[in-house]
Amino acid sequence: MAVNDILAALDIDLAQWQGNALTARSPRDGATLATLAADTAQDAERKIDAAHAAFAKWRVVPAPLRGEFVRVFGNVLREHKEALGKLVTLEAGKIQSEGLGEVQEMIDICDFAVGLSRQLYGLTIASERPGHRMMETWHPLGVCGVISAFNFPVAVWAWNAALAFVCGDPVVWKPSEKTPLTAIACHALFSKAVREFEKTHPGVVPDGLLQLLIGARDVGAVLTASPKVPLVSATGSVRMGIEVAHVLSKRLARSILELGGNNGMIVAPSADLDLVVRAVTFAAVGTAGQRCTTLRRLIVHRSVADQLLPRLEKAFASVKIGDPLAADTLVGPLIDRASFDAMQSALVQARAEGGEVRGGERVDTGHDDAYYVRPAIVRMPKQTAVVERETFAPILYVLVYDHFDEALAVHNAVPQGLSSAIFTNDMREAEQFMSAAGSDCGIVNVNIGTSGAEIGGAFGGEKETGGGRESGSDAWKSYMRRATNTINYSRELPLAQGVKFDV
Ligand code: UN1
Repeated sequence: MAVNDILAALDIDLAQWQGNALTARSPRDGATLATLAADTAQDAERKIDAAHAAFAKWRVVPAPLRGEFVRVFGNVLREHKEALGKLVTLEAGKIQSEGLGEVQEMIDICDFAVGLSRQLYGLTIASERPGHRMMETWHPLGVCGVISAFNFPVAVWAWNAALAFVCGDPVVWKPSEKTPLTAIACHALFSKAVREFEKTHPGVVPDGLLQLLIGARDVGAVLTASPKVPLVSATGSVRMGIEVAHVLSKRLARSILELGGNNGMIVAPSADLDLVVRAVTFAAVGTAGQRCTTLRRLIVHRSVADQLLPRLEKAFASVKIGDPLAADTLVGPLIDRASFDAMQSALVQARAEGGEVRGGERVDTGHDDAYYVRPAIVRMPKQTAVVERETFAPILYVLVYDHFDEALAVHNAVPQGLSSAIFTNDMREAEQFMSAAGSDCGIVNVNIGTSGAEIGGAFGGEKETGGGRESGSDAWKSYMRRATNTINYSRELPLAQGVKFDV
């Protein structure tokens, strides 16, 4: 299926987006998919203004009706799952089942948001004063800025957008400049949902509820600096997150930051090694190591290392690498040359730090400007500098441990804190790993890998990962403002804390 067929299946007219500022390319073969115009700073301001104007109308639409609109959007996604999934494969290089999986994640979060639209509950609180009642009300917050990364070009936007919409917030979206086409496709599907909804609910969805900013960092900077944007949810590198956090903190705006991960797994002596081999292979090499939840550090007990490592090395050496559109491929390309170079320099450093590298070489597919690699497995003598850093590529560092406390200490001794896992059948170890004195990450798994979280849980992590939470559980609260209401239904005016103030 060529890109034009996919765009036709998605009903997208690219004309309004075309230009010569930005090239959408496919990491599959390096081919140009489209050349696009970029927004200027003025365009960005205008779009933020339009979203801000939409807020005044959207915030007073009853939340369940906002949910009804998100239901329609979810259904439009269902109808176009195949084509959008293929476009993700073309533009981000993910294998087909992962491209489709991403769209499924969008559909799932829409369903979650529809239910949530009737559950934006506040508490009722006992007042210390007679004839008084206290309660909490959750109100829409305002325009929500979303900055997303190339590796989950559609799902992570949807986590934010579906919640923002039911919470009463318009969205201004700045996607990665590496994946503008998938963002344009989402925008087109959103517009289609608006047209559908109009048929039964005319005039409910205001113009400008979703705005798309196409361009590089400069347009993202307009978004983070705008006083009309009270919340920015940003996914990407730690460097980007720190820049965004600085700008937001200067104007005391809210952030949801979802930055680097350097995710570890402990394999204890009692682990089921068959499960470990499957879990490690998917978590470390799936998506060509380009998930923020990718497994990067394996901390194996000495007693099982000699059994496990040859099996893993065999699995890494045999996974099918190649065209992400081919049905049997498991590992597609890296996103671009810079990513390949970063991987190679990490491997050079790993060797210099005493690592024994297997794999990691470029796999030739006949395309000069496409970067396919054999996933690398690297036995390290200890957790050196290169292991402490996140390299966004399929490199799994392996460390051996003797005592559980030592494994835990090594696990937590990195600056990032997104996802983590333990494979054990020892209940004490499993519980300790999940306890206050265990893994310091936002996601802590037992007997499953680090990646592939479901949308129902809150997603995010600690330390350099940024501390934000998106998606399920009560992550919606970040997209709303809380009002604490105290209501006096008595004929007196008692003061709290017993204060007397008689006039
Ligand atoms: C990311 O890589 O930015 O848990 C998000 C996972 C996916 C989301 C990853 N559901 O791997």
